[in-house]
Amino acid sequence: MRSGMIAVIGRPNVGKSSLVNALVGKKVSIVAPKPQTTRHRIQGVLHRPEGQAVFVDTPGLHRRAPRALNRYLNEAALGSLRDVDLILFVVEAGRWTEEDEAVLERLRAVRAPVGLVVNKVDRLEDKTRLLPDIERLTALREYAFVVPLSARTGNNLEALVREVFARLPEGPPLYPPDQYCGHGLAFTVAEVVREKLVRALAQELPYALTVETESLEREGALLRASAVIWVEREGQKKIVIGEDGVMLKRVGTAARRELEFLTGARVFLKLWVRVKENWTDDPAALQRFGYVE
Ligand SMILES: Nc1nc2c(ncn2[C@@H]2O[C@H](COP(=O)(O)OP(=O)(O)OP(=O)(O)O)[C@@H](O)[C@H]2O)c(=O)[nH]1
Ligand SMILES: [Mg+2]
Repeated sequence: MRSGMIAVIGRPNVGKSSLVNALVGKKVSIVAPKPQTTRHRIQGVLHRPEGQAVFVDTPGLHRRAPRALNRYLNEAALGSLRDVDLILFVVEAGRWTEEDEAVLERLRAVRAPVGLVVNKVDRLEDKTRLLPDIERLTALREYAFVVPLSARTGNNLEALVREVFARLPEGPPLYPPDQYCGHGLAFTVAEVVREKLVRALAQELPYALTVETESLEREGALLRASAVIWVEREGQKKIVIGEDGVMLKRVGTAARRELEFLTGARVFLKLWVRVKENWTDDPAALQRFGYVE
């Protein structure tokens, strides 16, 4: 048996969470078309006859970090680089930015081997651009391997799985055979609600909110959950609730449906919106909401 931990790192929005979900074959980490969707280190487990690969999804490393929350996100990502067996550096096909450059810089000092994953190849209109692109990328640093793939279509994902298992050490499984993520249901409820909010709300607001699961009861095939959506100002609360509560209702319905799909239970979900002024820059509030290293 082989087993080990693999950190998945890269700038925001390159598809790290999509990749981890595709590898695990289940949704363990939320995905949205906006940067800074992932806010914690999230473990997803791939079980195979040859062993167990534990992928650690991380917040996208970003350069502007004006608030304590941003700094926490970067620290959570960088903390994943210690004590892993392998690092996957995820970039987007045909799109190399200063933020990728900054991630590359952070990878100079790491001990673990680094594999390069060139994601979103499905978006390349001109596939002949891929090879020269990869040549440019590998000129910047040596990689244990390079795998172009698409987390969305699953194209070439197996090539990555082979490269990963080839580099994991021999060892006993880290998780029981039926467990595929490192977190519990309360975390899932909060994250699913946050995903729906990020998707429903305009650009800036998602960064000002966090979701806290308040209660969770399972009665047979029924799951009762309530969660609080915390925002920074009264005005934001109004937007999250929407006119006549329409926005909150839409978010609640989408979250409930997904939770029903994920748990197989019938779900009753109650959502509240509360204000905690300036929480994204308040260390005590961050700690309370689970943003602690
Ligand atoms: N076309 C295409 N889109 C992808 C692919 N992988 C991810 N995406 C999209 O890219 C966007 C960002 O995906 P995420 O998985 O949330 O990206 P991330 O790197 O985890 O982002 P952060 O958590 O914010 O750092 C979403 O809209 C995904 O659907 C892919 O292989 N092809
Ligand atoms: Mg993510």
